[in-house]
Amino acid sequence: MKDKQIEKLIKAEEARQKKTISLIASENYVSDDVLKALGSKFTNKYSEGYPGKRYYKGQTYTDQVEELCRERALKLFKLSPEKWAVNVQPLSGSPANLAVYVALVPAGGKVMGMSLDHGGHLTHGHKVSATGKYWMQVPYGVNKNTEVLDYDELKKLAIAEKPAMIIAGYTAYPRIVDFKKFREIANACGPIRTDGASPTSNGARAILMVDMSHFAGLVAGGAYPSPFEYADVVTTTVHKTLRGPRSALIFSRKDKTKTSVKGNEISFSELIDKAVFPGLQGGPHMNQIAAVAVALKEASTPAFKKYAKQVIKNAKVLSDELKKLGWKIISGGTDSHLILMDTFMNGKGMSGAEASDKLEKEGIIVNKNTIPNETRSPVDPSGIRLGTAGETTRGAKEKDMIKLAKRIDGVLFRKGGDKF
Ligand code: DSN
Repeated sequence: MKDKQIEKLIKAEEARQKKTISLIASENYVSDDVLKALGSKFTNKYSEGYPGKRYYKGQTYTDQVEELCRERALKLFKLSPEKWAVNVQPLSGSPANLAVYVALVPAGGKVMGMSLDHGGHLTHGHKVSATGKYWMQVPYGVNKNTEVLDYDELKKLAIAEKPAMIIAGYTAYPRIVDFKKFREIANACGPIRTDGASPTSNGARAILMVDMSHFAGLVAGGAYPSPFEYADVVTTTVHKTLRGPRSALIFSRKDKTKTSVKGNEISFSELIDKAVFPGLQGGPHMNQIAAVAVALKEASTPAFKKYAKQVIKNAKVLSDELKKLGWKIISGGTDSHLILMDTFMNGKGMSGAEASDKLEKEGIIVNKNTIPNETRSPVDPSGIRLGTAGETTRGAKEKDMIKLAKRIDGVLFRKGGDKF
């Protein structure tokens, strides 16, 4: 590179990644092919619009790359193009989720989403996010004792509040989500309300959106339940367990979601396309879309299936070992790639901020995280979140997790004082 300052920083970051262990549940390591597509000359091209309907000329290859990306996305999740559409243009997860709100929920409408401290994402209606400023969150959480979802309680809340949309799928919830139950809850709680719309042919129900950003790769690999049978809309980032570039996808049902806007019949998919462009974004990042297409092909291989299963095996071992060493694991374990660990332990341990600082000094990278019914603050919460997607990509197996648990325990315990 001619720019030596940036070259130096790129090399330094490469070295940092090489010498540290990343347990950030939302990170992964992409292939050289994904990097090659990201660094390709598709970055030079403006492609506002959609394939066949662009505003600028010169789209022969951008159209092909976007079509291929859409085909691969539907195929990976076993979706029929007659029934499902996918928008591959969202720049990342938060804009993707915002596009769904803009498309389907009138401003000020109610959206039932999990609270941040229980594992929900900011875009599930938290007050600091645009989704909480322009829509009204009906917050829900996990059961205080079991620290898992209580579907009967959720149903009562939904029937009482009648939200326009319910969001399932989280940022820090380690367990399997029962999407069938969420479908029943959505069906029980009132008519779909989209902008100017009357209830759809589905009859009276709320929209069910699943944000599968965290576990999309596990679904693709057949290691975690798929939400598609039950959801109306599914959003996902591509860069977590799916092991692609920073980007996001919005899947939506074309069938069963026809609704009426100003007298015209329109599907959720068409409303979502309009919300992404021109509603919220300009030209899509075609280099990013090319890289997403590469990652989706990689995720359709038998090797990726094996990977997804290993990610979960590793997380279970790491969680069990940490428990054996005396740490409190939220919900008692994990069914996915992530573990939520209470480091504060009612004041006997240390805050998540302190724990993550200590671990970083020893080359283990994690994020501080709130835990259900948090008594501290998001900037200095009671826990840390650990994920196994990245280290499994690098070849880690169960035996490595046993060693890692001991290392984590050693680093945190070395704080001094009695161990709980
Ligand atoms: N930052 C992502 C995560 O870590 O889960 C969510 O946006």
